Formats: sequence, structure tokens, C-alpha cells
Amino acid sequence: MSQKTVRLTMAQAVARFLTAQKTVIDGETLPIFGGVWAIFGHGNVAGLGEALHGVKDELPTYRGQNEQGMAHAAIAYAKASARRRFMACTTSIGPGALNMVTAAALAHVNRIPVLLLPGDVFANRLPDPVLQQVEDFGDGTVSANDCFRPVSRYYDRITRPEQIIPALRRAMQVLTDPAECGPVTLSLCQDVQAEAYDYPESFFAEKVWTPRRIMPDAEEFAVAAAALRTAKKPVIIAGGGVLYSEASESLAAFAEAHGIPVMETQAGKSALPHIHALNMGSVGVTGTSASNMLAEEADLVLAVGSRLQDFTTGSWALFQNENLRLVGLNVQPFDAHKHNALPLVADARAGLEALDAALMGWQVDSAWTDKALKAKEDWLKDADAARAASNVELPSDAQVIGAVQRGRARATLVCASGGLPGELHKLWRADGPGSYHLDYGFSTMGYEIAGGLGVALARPEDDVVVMVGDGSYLMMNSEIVSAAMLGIRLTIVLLDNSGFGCINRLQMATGGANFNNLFRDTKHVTLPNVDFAAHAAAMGASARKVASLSELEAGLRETEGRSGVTVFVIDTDPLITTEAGGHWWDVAVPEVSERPQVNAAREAYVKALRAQRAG
Ligand SMILES: Cc1ncc(C[n+]2csc(CCOP(=O)(O)OP(=O)(O)O)c2C)c(N)n1
Ligand SMILES: [Mg+2]
Repeated sequence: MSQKTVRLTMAQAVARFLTAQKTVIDGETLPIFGGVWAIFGHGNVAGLGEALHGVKDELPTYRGQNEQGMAHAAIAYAKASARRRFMACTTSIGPGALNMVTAAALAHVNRIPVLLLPGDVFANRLPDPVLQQVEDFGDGTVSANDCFRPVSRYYDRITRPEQIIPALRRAMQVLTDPAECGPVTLSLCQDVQAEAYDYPESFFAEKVWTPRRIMPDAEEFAVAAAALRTAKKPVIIAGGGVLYSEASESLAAFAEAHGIPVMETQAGKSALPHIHALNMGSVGVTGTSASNMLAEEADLVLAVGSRLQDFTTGSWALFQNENLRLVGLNVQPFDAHKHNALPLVADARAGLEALDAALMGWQVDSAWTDKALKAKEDWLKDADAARAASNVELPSDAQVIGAVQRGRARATLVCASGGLPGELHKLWRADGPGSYHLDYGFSTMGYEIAGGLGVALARPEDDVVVMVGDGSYLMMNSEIVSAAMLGIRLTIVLLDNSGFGCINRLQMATGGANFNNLFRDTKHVTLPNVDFAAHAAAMGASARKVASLSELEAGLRETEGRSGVTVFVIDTDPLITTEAGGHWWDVAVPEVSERPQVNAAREAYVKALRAQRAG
């Protein structure tokens, strides 16, 4: 058979193929790749670098400052695009590649599509060992990039130019699959990037990808619907899958039609607007008192698009009804079957709409719904109190959250780690779907700012506000430079409590001594007194330290709509968190210790374990 071919290097074929992949959003055909993040070096500058230059008008290349940071931005872009569009990231071999492994794991845990293209060593091995090559004494096929295997949904090493044909096809299949999607890593051997091959023209034909909506299986569906119909005290846990499936309206309709209270995971928060009467807010370890009280009593939990991680299930000690049945509505069978759930493998929207139709006319006893509405009212009083400003010298995280929302009414919030996620989960009042963006699957310190950049790229109309602790800021802040140079509108609120506040509190809660978390409890000669505002300003942000909550609120108001990166720094109290709501979390306490506080914590721990459901 004679195929029309074009002679290209492997790297040129990659670049050309990526530009040909499209999707349709709201009737508009768009490139599915929003761009490529790149830090060039040995192993990608000559090959992929040259190729990306050739397509830069159709597929923009952005320069990151740190490979992990740029991959965070790419992941945030995909998450903020409800996984409908995504980005690629390319690195040099060795340190550049490995800097991206943590980000790969973040995408893996959170099920976010991202195409990682680390450079790899020479396939021909003639110049070995090359700069930045690790040498395995016993296995000639190992390179540093093998570290990506356990944190990639699909991993491949390209050692011949024609291998890229099936590899890219498979990559697209994984990236666009709602059940399987996650990081795809194609390790591109340096010499092979530069090698030419006669590629079939058909490989570069435009291809339009649309999201697959998996319909429920009839039998599975009948069992799940019957379970719901007999439930007296059902609740819905809305996970990230609700947002990825763009199922918010169907969820609201379903909850309203049947009177079922809804609670949200970290990934699912903003599935319903906070003011929706049946939205009980966060659930689990960082849950509202309303959600947790209902979850404790529930005889049926319909988990929609949730991984059911320990923060959601209170380490499986949250649900106390002996007759609990769990229905797992999920595109991924792995999740749908968790904890012996009745599986309902389906797209969230398709599943909810089908259930709605099947249960037409059925409603839970209004006493259950009324109980939920009353519980929410009670919770909101506690939440209002926690968020309210006061004249304390050092405000709490909760008070800063209140000030941020008063200063920026329509903000899209980005966060990932520290004490803030718990407080935000309880207290942030989200409006539209996707206006609350957390990495709390991997809770990666350093995701926040780079993530904010990715969200702002994906949703340029949004008022993106990053909230970040001093610890996370110190771990990774350099994508401020990328945001500033790209003219990205981004606001960062930095809460400085002089250390790892949440881990210090966890340490105390498990009987530990104050040790090595807050700066004051560390081995030091001089206590750090970082001028964060000056630091951020030096990277191109407009930054200032504020002395009070009211100054923060006014500052946020004044700068709304301002272009560029704006940073506010505020000192906060490391010891205060919102006491209302919340649930036990399984953190193993030492069985023997010379510290009486540890022994007491252990005793409480052993007692608490009795509430945990096994399997
Ligand atoms: C990369 C990474 N390293 C370590 C941790 C464990 N960890 C979680 S929160 C935290 C402290 C965060 O400090 P900061 O950002 O100042 O927030 P705070 O706890 O003070 O609210 C640490 C060390 C993590 N989540 N991610
Ligand atoms: Mg801190």
C-alpha cells in the first residue's frame, strides 16, 4: 500500500500531531492542547525545541521557571477546563525530568490529564554516559525517567521515530478518557527526537475529540435505583466527577425532586452554589456540622464522582448507620466498587438523569429534608461567627477567608495545602461550578501559585485568587515570574503564621511536643523574618503587607480588575482553627512513648478506632 508521507523528525511529528488535535466547546472548535510548557536543556532543546518553534503560532510555548511549577500550571489548566482541554510539558533529561515527577503524581491522584514529554538518554547509547544520565549497573534499559512509571496512567519510551505513531494515538485516548485519564508520559530519547521518518500524512489529519458519556448498565442501574427507592435517610456526596461531567444542573434537579441533601468533597465543592438550600457544604474531616450529622445517620450514601478518600469518609468512621448502603456512581469501576458499594458505573450527569427519571414521583420523608435544612441554618451561624472580622492582633485563617470574600465577591479560589484547605472547605462560599479549585488529592505544597497561573490561563475572565501559607510560598513561588511576564491577572493572599501551622497542630493533637514546625520551635541561630512582600515584588508582582483584616478587604476591593500579579501578605495566628464541624481523622499515634501526652493521645486514638468500618 502506498501512503502519502511527509519526512519529519520525531519531534516535528509530535509538534504537528499536537496541533491537529481539537475539541468542540459550546459549538466552537478549539485546539485541545492549550499550549506547551517548556524548560529546555540537554535532551529537548535541539529536538523538541526546534519543533515547537515551528508551530509556535498555532501551539504557544510558555517558559516555566521550575518543571514542577510549570506542570502544576498545566494540571490546573486542565482541571479548570473540566478536563476538556489540557497542556503538554517538556523538560530536559535528568533533573529537569525528575522535577516533574511530583506533579505527575498530583495529576495521577486527582485524575487530571496532562501530557508529559521529558527528554531521555540516547537510545543508541553511543555517547553514554551523557550529562545528567543515571547509570544502572545491572539494567541497561533503566533511565531516571522510569520514576514516572508508577505516577503515569500511560508511560512509554520512544526509542524509534515510528513508535511515536501508536504512542501519541494511545496518549490521546488516555488523556480524553473520563475514566482512565491522568498523566501520560512519553519519554523522548534525545537522538530519536532528531531522527527523521516518513510519517503518513494521515497521522496529522485534524481529529476532534468529544467527551464520552458512559451510560449505566441496565442491571447495575436497577439495583442502584431500587436501593435509593427504599432509602429513608439518603445523602449525596458530590465529588470532582460532578464538575468534570458538568452535572451541576442535573445534580440540583435530582436533589430537589427527591429532597436529598447534598454534601461536597474538596474536589466537588462548587458543584452546587453555596446558597442552594440542599447544599450542606463540606463533608468529612473538614465537613460542616450539618453534613456530618446527616452522614452519620444516613442509611444510603450516593457517592457521585468521588474517590472516597479519608478526608471524605472521616477515615471510614463517619457513617454510623448499621444498615448503611453505599452506591458508587462513577465513570471508573475502581472507584464505583470502593468499600463494597453497589456500583453504578456511569457518567455523573447521565447517571443522575437516569436515576431521576427512574425515581420520578418518589421523595424522601420530608422530616429528613427538613432536618437537613435546619442543620444547615445552624451551621451557617457558626460559619458566620468564624468568618467575622474582629480586632484581634493576629487574625485566624477563617477571618482572612471572610475578608477575602468580602473584598472579592466573585473570586475563583485556588489552594492546595496547609491549614487553609480545611478552613476553606468549611467556610468558602462558592458560587459557580469550578469557582473553588483545590488540589486536595495530593495536597501538594507549592501547587497554589503555579496552579493559580494555570486556572487564570484557562479562565481568563475569572478573578483568580490564590490563598497560600508562608510554608507553601517558600517551597515554590517562582511561577510568579511566569505569571508576571505573561501579563496574567492573579491575586495572591499570603497568610504568614511563621511556619507549618497545621502540622504543628496535628503534632500537638497526637501528643507530640512543639517541634520543628513553627520557626520558633526549630533549631536556629536567627529566626527568619521573611519580607514576603518585598520578595514577591522583586519577581514582578505588586505586593504589600497589610496590618489588619480591614486593610486586606479594602486592598482587595481597590485592586479588583487590576492586571498583573497582586500580592497581599497578612500575619495570622498559627493556633486557631474553626472548631465547629469537623470529624476525626485517622493519624496513627505511637503505641509506646515516654511522653504522657502521647500515651493519652494513644488512648483516645484506640477508642476512636472503634468507630471505623472495615472494608
Ligand atoms: C510537598 C509537600 N511537603 C510536605 C507536605 C506536608 N505538609 C502539609 S501542610 C504543611 C505545612 C504548610 O505550611 P503553610 O503553607 O505555612 O501552611 P499552614 O500549615 O501554616 O497553614 C506541610 C509540611 C505537603 N503537603 N506537601
Ligand atoms: Mg504557615
